[in-house]
Amino acid sequence: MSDRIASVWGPRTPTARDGRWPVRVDVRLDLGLTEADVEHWVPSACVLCSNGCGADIAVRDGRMVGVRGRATDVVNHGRLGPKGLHASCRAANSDRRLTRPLVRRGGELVETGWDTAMERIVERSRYLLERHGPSSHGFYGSGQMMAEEYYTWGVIAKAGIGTNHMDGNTRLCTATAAAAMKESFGSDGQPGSYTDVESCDVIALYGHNMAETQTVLWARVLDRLEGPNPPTVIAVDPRSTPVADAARRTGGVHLAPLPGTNLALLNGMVRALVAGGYVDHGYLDAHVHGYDDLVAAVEPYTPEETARICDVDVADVVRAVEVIGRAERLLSTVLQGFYQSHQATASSCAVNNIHLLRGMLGRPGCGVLQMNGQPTAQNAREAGSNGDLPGFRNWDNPAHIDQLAALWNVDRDVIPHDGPPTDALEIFRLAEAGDIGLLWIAATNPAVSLPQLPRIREILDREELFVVVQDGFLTETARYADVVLPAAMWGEREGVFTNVNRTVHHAGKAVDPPGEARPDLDIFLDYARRMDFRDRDGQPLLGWDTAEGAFEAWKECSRGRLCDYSGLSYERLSGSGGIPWPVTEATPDGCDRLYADGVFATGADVCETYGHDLSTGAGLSREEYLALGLEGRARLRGCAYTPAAEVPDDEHPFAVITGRTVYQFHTRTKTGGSGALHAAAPDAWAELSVDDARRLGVAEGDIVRIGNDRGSVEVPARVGRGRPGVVFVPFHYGYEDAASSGDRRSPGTGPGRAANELTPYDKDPVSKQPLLKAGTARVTRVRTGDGPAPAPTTAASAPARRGSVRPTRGRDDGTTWERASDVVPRRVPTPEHTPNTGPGCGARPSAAGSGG
Ligand SMILES: Nc1nc2c(c(=O)[nH]1)N[C@H]1C(S)=C(S)[C@@H](COP(=O)(O)OP(=O)(O)OC[C@H]3O[C@@H](n4cnc5c(=O)[nH]c(N)nc54)[C@H](O)[C@@H]3O)O[C@H]1N2
Ligand SMILES: Nc1nc2c(c(=O)[nH]1)N[C@H]1C(S)=C(S)[C@@H](COP(=O)(O)OP(=O)(O)OC[C@H]3O[C@@H](n4cnc5c(=O)[nH]c(N)nc54)[C@H](O)[C@@H]3O)O[C@H]1N2
Ligand code: SF4
Ligand SMILES: [Mo]
Repeated sequence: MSDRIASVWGPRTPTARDGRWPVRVDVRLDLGLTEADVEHWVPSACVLCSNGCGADIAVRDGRMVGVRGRATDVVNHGRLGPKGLHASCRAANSDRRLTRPLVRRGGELVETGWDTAMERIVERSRYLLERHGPSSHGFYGSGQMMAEEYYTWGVIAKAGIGTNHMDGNTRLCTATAAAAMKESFGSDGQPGSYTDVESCDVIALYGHNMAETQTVLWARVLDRLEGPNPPTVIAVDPRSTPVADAARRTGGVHLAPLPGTNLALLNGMVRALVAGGYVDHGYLDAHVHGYDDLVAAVEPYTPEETARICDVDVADVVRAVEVIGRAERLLSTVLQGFYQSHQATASSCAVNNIHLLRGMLGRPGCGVLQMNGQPTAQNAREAGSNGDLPGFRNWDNPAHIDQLAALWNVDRDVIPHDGPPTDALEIFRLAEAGDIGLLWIAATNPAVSLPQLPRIREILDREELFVVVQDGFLTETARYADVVLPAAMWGEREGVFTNVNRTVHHAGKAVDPPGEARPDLDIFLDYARRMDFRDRDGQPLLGWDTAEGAFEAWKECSRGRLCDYSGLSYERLSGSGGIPWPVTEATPDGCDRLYADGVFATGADVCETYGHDLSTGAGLSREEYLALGLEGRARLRGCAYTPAAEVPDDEHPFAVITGRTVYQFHTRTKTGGSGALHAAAPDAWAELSVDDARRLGVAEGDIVRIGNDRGSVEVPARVGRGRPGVVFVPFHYGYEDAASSGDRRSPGTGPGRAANELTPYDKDPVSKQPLLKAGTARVTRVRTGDGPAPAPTTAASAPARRGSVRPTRGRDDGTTWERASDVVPRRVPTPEHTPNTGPGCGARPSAAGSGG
């Protein structure tokens, strides 16, 4: 038995360089049960982050009673982290789930039947379509549904309604990952692989607190750090995270730049790599475009100038560059500290620049992981229910629109392609302006997760705006809805999804959804039937009525594109150890990494975008793109650093950054119902550096007010380990606990606790990702608190003074144990990734040709 709240990453299973990561099977069953009590196990994968760990669901008496990591899975080799173990079954078993549709009657949300709820939506849809056309409709989705659902919803919006106003919360999450890969490599699609963890000798994490946000991947890294020939770690984060601790421990470097200065730092690193002679000119000449322009762009960023802008030590910059320059095999990861910060796309491309300059892509240990966050964000981007077209197609390429029109058998003009799909902040702005009259929100909680919440609440509250919310819980957002549709959640329906490194899993149905709740797919199909969407021949637009049927349709749409699923099937996927796309006749077992041959997806007929000016966001025309003469070469992308829109000043002296803790997932509907997770991180806090706390007279646990012109929060202070001038606020805590019976606050009646009361309504010019780690504020002490802040002590939010706060420990809400790791491997072979990285695993015409 083991406490996986206290021991976040579990016991070590050391791995040597180029060794195989051992199996360790993590299990959690409800209190009092053993594996002998389990009636059957349903193969699935965890949906509590982008890692997508293979997991089997324990079922007994029609209930989900536990979860076990799948030993044969290539992603996790049997492991699960605290969220996977403790939260997986919580939503299904919660007594706060929505079980019937709700409609607004006399100002109140009241229960009703499906017919009434759906007809209300259809009536409003028809009315708006007649009077105002397709652009009256906005669809705002998620990175947490299934591939089948995204594809179906995308076809409805794009070919049924014909609106360009469709996006997902993936815009808040991984829009920059996609944008950076498009700008550098021509298309979305992760070049690297998790197996690079085993082979690398340097691992650099940029704005990525992997230890808390992909705990199983971090366990994989920790196992390398504990084995022979450990890699050196570089951490770039203003906070002292466990990743930063590992950097110090391995003789690497922790760079803690001022928030918003990532690009200056990266430009400085690129300049020093060039100056130090660390460039692989052979690789550049053969496979890469734009060297001279990049060298010119980074010229101003001497180590001294870089250190000045970022407020870091010159010696640390120099040392980080030496470590990266001397690496034989470099693995880099990038996440929200870059994606949600100033100059997001340019900074993330700069990490790609380092790999291209060093020729470190497409071979073992040499990968860049432009990370995802949500479990199924990848599918939203691939299947096109966000601001992308299905199959990584380019909205600006008429041939790609024709392919979709042929596939769906509709007139090409039905599919909106006058401009890029509308981004989330713009969709809400159009709703604010009255241009969008129906906003359908599925599997996301924007009343907590979008920036500038006072403004978001006003938009959702508008009389003229008809809001549909499709969720498992009565969230902060659902309280503003005109119609609430109760959705099935994980384990209550089947579907396919894909993790960060392209690995595809089938998630099975273990139990029935509660009450009248329905799978998202069924809701979309029902709407399409009632709206009577037809194709060119008068046949129903959607030719499927099951999840497997939707998957088959999506497979056809992906055929011939980089994200080719055509060689997959439910049968092959179910219970498998995960298969990474592209999966075709040529690569039936998938591909461990892309671009081994150095041919990138930049061909004008293949690419997902013609590219943008990284500083202004202005798009290139096809002619301008063709004039670059890329012909399959990757692009080095230079861009000058400019100071952020808001920088600390006398009135607002603190940079505000926001993010996560290991024990909660987003707005907590999935984790809040777990007693163990809730107890570990029950309420919001703010982290101040020791120096700032002293200056403000703030002691541990004192209530502080953090405010700016947009809003304020009042929360207890953790005197933490971050850098001066920065205050960190977790974004998990809205004004109520939808999934547990905890405390409820009303918006606008007092100071809030949600980080997004403070964040600006601002976005990156290229990816249009909101700058959720930006903005400034003042911090004032309000009063003495009731004890230490409710911040966990096990990771980045640990107090500066170790031992000053009672350590975070598990609470007995079920058993958690690791099955003895030395027993399992004898029975189960260590999973092996497909070694395939040859032809068909990249952007050659055979794999990424005309498509459609
Ligand atoms: N436990 C847990 N795990 C999760 C999730 C969760 O909610 N809880 N959510 C999942 C999702 S959807 C996502 S997107 C990922 C996110 O995973 P991460 O990106 O790792 O998580 P964050 O805490 O949002 O941000 C990471 C770090 O960015 C740093 N940062 C802030 N501003 C800057 C800056 O200007 N520059 C630099 N270099 N760093 C900065 C913060 O200090 C923080 O430590 O996590 C996934 N996993
Ligand atoms: N300040 C700040 N803000 C942030 C971030 C940050 O770091 N700082 N991070 C951003 C990021 S990266 C992300 S990903 C977002 C996340 O923000 P949200 O998407 O708003 O957060 P969740 O709590 O995951 O909301 C998902 C909702 O979907 C419901 N749900 C879960 N599964 C299903 C399903 O299968 N079907 C249906 N219909 N509903 C389901 C859940 O009950 C929940 O209400 O927040 C963003 N906002
Ligand atoms: S690392 Fe992510 S996918 Fe794996 S168990 Fe933890 S939350 Fe689930
Ligand atoms: Mo995310």
